Amino acid sequence: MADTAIRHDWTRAEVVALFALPFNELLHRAHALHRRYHDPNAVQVSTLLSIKTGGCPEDCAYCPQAARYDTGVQAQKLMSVEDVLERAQAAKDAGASRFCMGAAWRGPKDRDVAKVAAIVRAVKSLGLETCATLGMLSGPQADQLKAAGLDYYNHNLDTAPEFYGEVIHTRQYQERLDTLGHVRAAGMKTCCGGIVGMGESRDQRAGLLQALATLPEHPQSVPINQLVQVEGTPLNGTAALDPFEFVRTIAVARLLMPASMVRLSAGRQQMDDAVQALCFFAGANSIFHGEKLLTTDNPDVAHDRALFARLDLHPLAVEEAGTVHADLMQAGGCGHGCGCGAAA
Ligand code: SAM
Ligand code: DTB
Ligand code: SF4
Repeated sequence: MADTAIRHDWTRAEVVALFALPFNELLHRAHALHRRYHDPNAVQVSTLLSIKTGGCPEDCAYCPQAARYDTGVQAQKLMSVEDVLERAQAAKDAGASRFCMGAAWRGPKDRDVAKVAAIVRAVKSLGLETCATLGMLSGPQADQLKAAGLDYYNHNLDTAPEFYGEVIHTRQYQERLDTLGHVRAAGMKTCCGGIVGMGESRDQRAGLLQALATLPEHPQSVPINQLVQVEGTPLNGTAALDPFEFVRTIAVARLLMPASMVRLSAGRQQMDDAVQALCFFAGANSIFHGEKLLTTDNPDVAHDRALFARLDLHPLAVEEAGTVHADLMQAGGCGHGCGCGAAA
């Protein structure tokens, strides 16, 4: 029987031991725990929009938006409220419940925060849940975004503390922890995860998950990204991670943070459907839906719709918004009494 308690005191050795379990044993334990906290057939769906693209001063070795790498990403300034609203309305019309906005900043200037706050207010007025990822925030900036109606803030730890310095040199791990502290203190929910497949060891993958699971609060959303390799970035050409190791990472995240939404995040376009199915079994219960992530490709809408139907998955309705992702719905009822209309 899996231990069902929510813990914040995981040791690195315990996390490494979970990774080392026989694959079937690990998946069995993760799935059993997943079912205690979540509907195993429901997947939360978010829509992502890059509201300010490229030209970033940071040096994150994975990122196509860093100005210093020649990746072909065209820098674009912050979108207007009207343009974002149009995209948010289209997402809502397609049935979206959460709208996530990303900006390629080290951190916003105060005048940027005022502009994003206006965007958040407008998106929120459509009845959508809001999420933003803008880089580092001060306490007052977090308060301002919360006051504008921002529900979630995405800020990733990205990797284990001891591998971090090989990937990013322009900001410290502690600064990430500080931003997360400001977000929590402002009363927003945190979306915080990382990237695997950057050449880190299994021990370092365990270190990332341990760092996430020992935060003062488990992040409500935990995005697990598989590195999307982009030409021109220093990490392009990194040896690909064994897909089963990716599945293990999802399973261990589920075991460490049982109540959180674990998001099978970037990298789905490069992943077999069968591997995605294993991830959903192992405890992933959230995805980004739509043809683009921020600058790279995501599976197309028809492909995801077919995948949901083949796996009998249905999009999770958000209680407050009461909407589900229409793109992913099938005619008829799913039989779960959730009113989602997905295939039975
Ligand atoms: N600039 C802000 C920041 O870094 O916090 C917000 C946007 S940034 C693009 C958000 C997250 O996207 C990063 O923390 C990283 O985890 C993820 N990301 C960026 N490029 C990626 C890639 N090539 N593959 C996988 N994940 C990536
Ligand atoms: C997260 O953890 N993954 C998303 C979201 N948070 C903002 C971003 C993935 C970006 C992948 C590379 C790109 O499309 O530029
Ligand atoms: Fe800039 Fe964020 Fe990309 Fe780092 S991950 S280079 S901070 S946009």
